[in-house]
Amino acid sequence: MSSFWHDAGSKFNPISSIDYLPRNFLEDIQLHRLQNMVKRVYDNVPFYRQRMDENKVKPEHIQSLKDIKYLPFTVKTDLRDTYPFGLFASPMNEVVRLHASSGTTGKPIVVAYTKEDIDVWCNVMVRSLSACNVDRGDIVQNAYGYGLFTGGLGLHYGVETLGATVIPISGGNTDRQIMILKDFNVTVICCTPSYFVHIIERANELGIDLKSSPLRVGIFGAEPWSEAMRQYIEREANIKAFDIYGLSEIIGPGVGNECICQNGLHIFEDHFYPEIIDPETLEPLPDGEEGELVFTTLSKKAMPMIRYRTRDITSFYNEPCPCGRTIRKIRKISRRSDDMFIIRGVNVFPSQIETALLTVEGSTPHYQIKLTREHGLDQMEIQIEVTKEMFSDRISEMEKLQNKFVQSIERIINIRANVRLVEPHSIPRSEGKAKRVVDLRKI
Ligand code: DLL
Repeated sequence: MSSFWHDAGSKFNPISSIDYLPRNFLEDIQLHRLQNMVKRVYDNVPFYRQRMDENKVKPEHIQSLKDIKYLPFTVKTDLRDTYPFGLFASPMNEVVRLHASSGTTGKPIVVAYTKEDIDVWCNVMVRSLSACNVDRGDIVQNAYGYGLFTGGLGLHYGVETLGATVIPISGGNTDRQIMILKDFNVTVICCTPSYFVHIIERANELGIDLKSSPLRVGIFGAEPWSEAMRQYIEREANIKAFDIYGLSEIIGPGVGNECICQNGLHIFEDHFYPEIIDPETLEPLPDGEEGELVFTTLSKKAMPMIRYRTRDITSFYNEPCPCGRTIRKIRKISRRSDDMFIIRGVNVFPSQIETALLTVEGSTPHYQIKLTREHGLDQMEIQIEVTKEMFSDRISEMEKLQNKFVQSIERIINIRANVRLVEPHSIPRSEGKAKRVVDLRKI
């Protein structure tokens, strides 16, 4: 670990100093921000005012951080029900950016940022990058997708604010990624962990030795990945691999990040107040117990979130971190409490697939999604039962139908899936919850 510090020649980044505050200072900041934010949403967002009125809680009832438990929860379907702009707390002429992420059906969920929100995002991204020892002088290849997904632009402006060099290559075109990585002497790569495994495999095929390149850090997130995967990546590419966590509803990447101890993710608690609750009883859990992560944004202006249920399952660390940061740590996210899965960094709900396939004439609501990983790349096969009338002997008819499904699915989730049409009654029926997703990927 010490040679890693020295090799990088890292300096202490002043923006990160807030990560080391005594807890009582931090908690004063949190309470002050929480009170302002609750008043702001109560005054500006009819949805929150109504929910708070139903719960009989007024902004002035929030006298301590513990009082957060009186506030109502927010869930993904609330964003769908207020689509597209119903949760905004700022007028449109203060909103400078919109992003979007998967909703549970055909429509995405929309998130908004004011100029100040973008500054907060840059601030937490600088702290994330500094936590994994990235600094000015680093050349950062940003292979997260640019566009409505928060990964690309989130990392991009963080790297620029830090003063390191960003290469905005976005995702895909692996051979070009490898060429740039080598030719530009890239020292840091940002992408999903599964995509980096694919880059490693392709580089091997091309006879390019990543181990001897200047690449020294990888910042991987947007999907769950295991310790075993970290070890594989670190060994095969001779880099340090760090976990970055975030979600669009809260800000995007940079809600939390590992430090060089690589043992849990620090949450940037001065902006995002974390709780861990029992997903059944919705009661806060004692520290250290595993449950669902919930966030309240403390400084977001355009689209604050109150007690947003992430569906991500984790637990808090109780022990102080040897790195000296006083902000709390969570364990790596291992799974979700709902049926959302992440493929090639894109969030997908089975209900979206269902919406897509039921718009095609001749489909039945019997389908199964099979996920596999080949050469580090996620593959999705969707088996769809079609009606007896549609299950035709004519190959050309079947191909036409298959294409309709592929296109309909692509329109909704932006991913081209392999579709296999199967005979009526060939997908196993279940007596309880239908098993829609068979995930054979080894994460
Ligand atoms: O995935 C933001 C992001 C971009 C994070 C780039 C990190 C790097 P969404 O598309 O809204 O936002 O997806 C959020 O992805 O609730 C988790 O289920 C999952 N997720 C994100 N980061 C991690 C991670 C971005 N490090 C959803 N480990 C979250 C496990 C992750 N799951």
